[in-house]
Amino acid sequence: MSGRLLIVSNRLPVTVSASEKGGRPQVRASVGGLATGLRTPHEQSKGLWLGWPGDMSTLDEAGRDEVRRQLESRRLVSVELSPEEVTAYYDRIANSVLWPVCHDRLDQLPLRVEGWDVYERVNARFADAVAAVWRPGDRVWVHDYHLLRVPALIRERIPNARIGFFLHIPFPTPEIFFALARRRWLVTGMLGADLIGFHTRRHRGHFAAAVHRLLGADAHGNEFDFRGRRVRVGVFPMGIDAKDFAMRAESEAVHTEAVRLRRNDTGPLLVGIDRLDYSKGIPRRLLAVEQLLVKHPEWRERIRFLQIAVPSREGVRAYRQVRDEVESLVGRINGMYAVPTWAPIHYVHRGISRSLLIGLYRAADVMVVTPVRDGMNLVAKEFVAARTDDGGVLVLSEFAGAAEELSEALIVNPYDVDETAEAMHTALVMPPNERAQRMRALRAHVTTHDVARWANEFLDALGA
Ligand code: ADQ
Repeated sequence: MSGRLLIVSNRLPVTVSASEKGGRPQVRASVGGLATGLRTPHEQSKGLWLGWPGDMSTLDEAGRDEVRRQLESRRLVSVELSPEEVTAYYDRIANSVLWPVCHDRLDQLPLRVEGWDVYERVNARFADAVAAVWRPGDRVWVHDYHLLRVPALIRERIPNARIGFFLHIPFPTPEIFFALARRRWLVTGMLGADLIGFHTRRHRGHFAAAVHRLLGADAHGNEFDFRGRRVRVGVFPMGIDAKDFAMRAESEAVHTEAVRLRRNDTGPLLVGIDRLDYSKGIPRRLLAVEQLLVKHPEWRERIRFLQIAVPSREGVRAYRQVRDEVESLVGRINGMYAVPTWAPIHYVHRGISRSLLIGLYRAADVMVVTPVRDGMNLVAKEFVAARTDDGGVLVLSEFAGAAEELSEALIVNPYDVDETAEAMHTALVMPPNERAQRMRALRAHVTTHDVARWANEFLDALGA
């Protein structure tokens, strides 16, 4: 396809680290889903990627210049933000207001919301950065809730630009979204795009209803007429690099990890892997493990539930609270059921290496993915892609976007602790042939609907 692709996301797909003893700072590629998925279109179109490189305040001017040079050689454009801007735009608005509202958690809203002016200013900075590099024929693809105003702000600067926007998190029901004082302004920001993408039909439906009620605009099919322009809304469920996960899953390093994880262990292993976020449903998942031990005491001293919780957004109070809650539940449940030679819950609050991550996917008898709300959830898909041995059972929340696609998983309501516990039991006793049959069907879907397909479908629709 002709024209460059200009990708705009809060973070650039790299990690910048200051080197010790005043040497050159390091710029390394990140391994996240977005970084992987957009790498190919970014390279093929010879386009640019615009975003925040992370905190550079520990670098001196020479170090910062060095980083800019390294970014430039990867065709990355940095939008630098001051620590005050990051606090207001990222911590306060994006992560303490937009994130909870989009995950149905009005109870997590601060009593008084401040920082919209900084959010607008930072979004305008991203739009300015796009306007500075844009050339006729370029396509712009803006990502996620940090940048809801950017499509309209680019449109003000470049009226005929072709702009796509993708929301990676849920768009909540209008009743919840309307709690935001700036609801009309936010939706108008998104409508600056020509194409707006969501993971699921449900999120798209909520958005269409919100637009109708706020602006009186009606969707004709999947299009709005808005201020003399046509805005399309579409469903594009994001996938993963399934081939890469499958390949790594069969590597020697992962095999060693998986064997090590199972050593000294005769009983079944259940695994949960999440960022430590209140949307991921970890406390109720722990209660479900407890309920499993109560209702099915035959599993006592046999099963092991391993929860990896990656530290996340620790500057936000709600995240410190959920951490305390999880740690106290782990302590209480282990205190109650452990014996000197066995404990039901293994809790790790730390990031882990990729080979251990995939080793865990391979070693798990049951993968428990039970968010109370999640845009998509890539962990569920990564687990499936890694199970080229047709083993393992996926227990999946109906409130993860992934549930719209992964119907052969055991689908549960994560608010129903008893049902989740029963699903864990069903997974543990599932006959091997049923397990393999379900896993093959899941893997066929995840493999064919991978992240490259997601990016291509969105970009084809944007180009159409
Ligand atoms: P997240 O909320 O971060 O993403 P998710 O989709 O599960 O959630 O992606 C997490 C990623 O982090 C996965 O690729 C996983 O491998 C990695 N990861 C998790 N735990 C890890 C650990 N301990 N060590 C190393 N890596 C770990 C947001 C939305 C989701 C949506 C994605 C993509 O909240 O709903 O699916 O964006 O659109």
